[in-house]
Amino acid sequence: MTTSTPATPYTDLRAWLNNLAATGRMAVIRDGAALEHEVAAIAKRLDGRQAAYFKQPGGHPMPVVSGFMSRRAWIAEAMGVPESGLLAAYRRAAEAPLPCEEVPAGQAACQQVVHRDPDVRALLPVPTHSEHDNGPYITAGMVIARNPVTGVQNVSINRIQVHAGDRMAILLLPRHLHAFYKEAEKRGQDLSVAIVIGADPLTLLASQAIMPIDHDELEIAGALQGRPLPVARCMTSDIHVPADAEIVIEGRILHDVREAEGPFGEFPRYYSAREQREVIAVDLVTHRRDPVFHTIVPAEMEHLLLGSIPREATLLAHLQRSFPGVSDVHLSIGGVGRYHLFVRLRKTHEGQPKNVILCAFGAHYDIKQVVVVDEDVEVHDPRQVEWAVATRFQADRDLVVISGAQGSVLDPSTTVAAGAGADTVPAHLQGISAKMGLDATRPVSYHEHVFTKVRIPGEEEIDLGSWIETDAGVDFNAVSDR
Ligand SMILES: Cc1cc2nc3c(=O)[nH]c(=O)nc-3n(C[C@H](O)[C@H](O)[C@H](O)COP(=O)(O)O)c2cc1C
Ligand SMILES: [Mn+2]
Repeated sequence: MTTSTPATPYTDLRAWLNNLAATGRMAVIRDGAALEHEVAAIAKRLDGRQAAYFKQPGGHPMPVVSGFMSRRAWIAEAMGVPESGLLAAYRRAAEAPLPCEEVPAGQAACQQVVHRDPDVRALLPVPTHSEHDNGPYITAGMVIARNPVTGVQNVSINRIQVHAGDRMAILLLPRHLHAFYKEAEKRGQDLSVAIVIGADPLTLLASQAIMPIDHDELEIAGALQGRPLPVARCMTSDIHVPADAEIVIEGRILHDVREAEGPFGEFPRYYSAREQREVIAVDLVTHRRDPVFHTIVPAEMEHLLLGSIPREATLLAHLQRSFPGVSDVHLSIGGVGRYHLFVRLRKTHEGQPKNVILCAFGAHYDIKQVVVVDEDVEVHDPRQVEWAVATRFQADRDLVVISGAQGSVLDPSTTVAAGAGADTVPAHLQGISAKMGLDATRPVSYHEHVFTKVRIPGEEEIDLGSWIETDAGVDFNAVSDR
């Protein structure tokens, strides 16, 4: 496993996959793994250790790759920065987007092969992931659309159920793509979309940026890559897609049409219910010669990190605007990379952590629990955070509870989801959630030694190699006989 950090970001999926393969981080899976459950099961078992490459999954001629973004250190390496600089580098890119550069017609790799009138189910090796999933799902599809009002593009990843050769259903949570679709539907129009599968690592990461509407996330991809992202114009719409993507599905989200979608195993490790959802009609598929299909195993590290790192960068910037003493944040993996936020603060005033807690709840509705710790606690280590709660927190004094706020509709403990079936509850009543904040900081001033963390002088500096005798054996019988 490599620990060196390249100075330049990876701009290309295949170069990144080659890098993983060359450093023992890519497991090549022998033929025979079925698309139904087996591909996901193998990729899940390798999660966070090795990416998985299936040459002919289910006998399909198109290979599948999964898990190439499944460690924080790998993502930093793809960005060309040290892990400690990950959030700052992401934030710099999000604040300085680079306009894309259109490649001349006919030159985009993603359009080397064109399928008119395609059968998606036959053409693409789409896996079925979890036990109760309603069939095959595209889980790593970046959906690109234009705002019907302003024409500005948007990028998000949305789960897509493939239930016929030319028909798919999509989950649109209430963000930008949903807003575009509602506007198109109001006008009696379909919304053109492009679904990009097999994007490079940094474009995938850019798709998860938390930006105001009318900021094209492809421009953040360019900033992350350090060059304008080369894009190609779609063949059936004016949408621009990353020119080097492996596969592009062109289609339309149909106005006034809903079809059953789900159940589907989601990131909180529970299923979302079968409901009537928006429908995509497929018009055309283009791909590279010999394309690679990317699948993300739901709720595993690739899924959690892709969402959590851009969120952390945004949350850190948001908190630092009001609290310069905030030095780091982490969305814990146990909190599914979305719900539990740890904040490191150099506290200057009593009460300040409670202000930080309130500020964090305002930053994203998914956040359900905030723990604020002091500077001597590493927020990326859940054991240290628990230690701070165990030794610096008193529930009657340091706990903030807010009831009846907006939370995540995918959290099954929210009041509505736990009661009636989700499909019988109107969307605006779903996901009502309590918020909990824990101030696990010590007092600003305290009597000497009361809150001083125990350390042994010199422990960090000891060079164990120089102290341990490598060749010396010990006979403990001989020792005890003496
Ligand atoms: C693997 C993965 C799957 C996702 N699936 C969905 C989904 O099905 N529906 C959805 O609305 N958001 C989904 N998201 C979250 C959105 O892609 C993400 O919030 C995005 O930043 C939204 O973009 P927007 O702010 O431009 O609307 C998913 C994210 C990831 C990483
Ligand atoms: Mn957006």
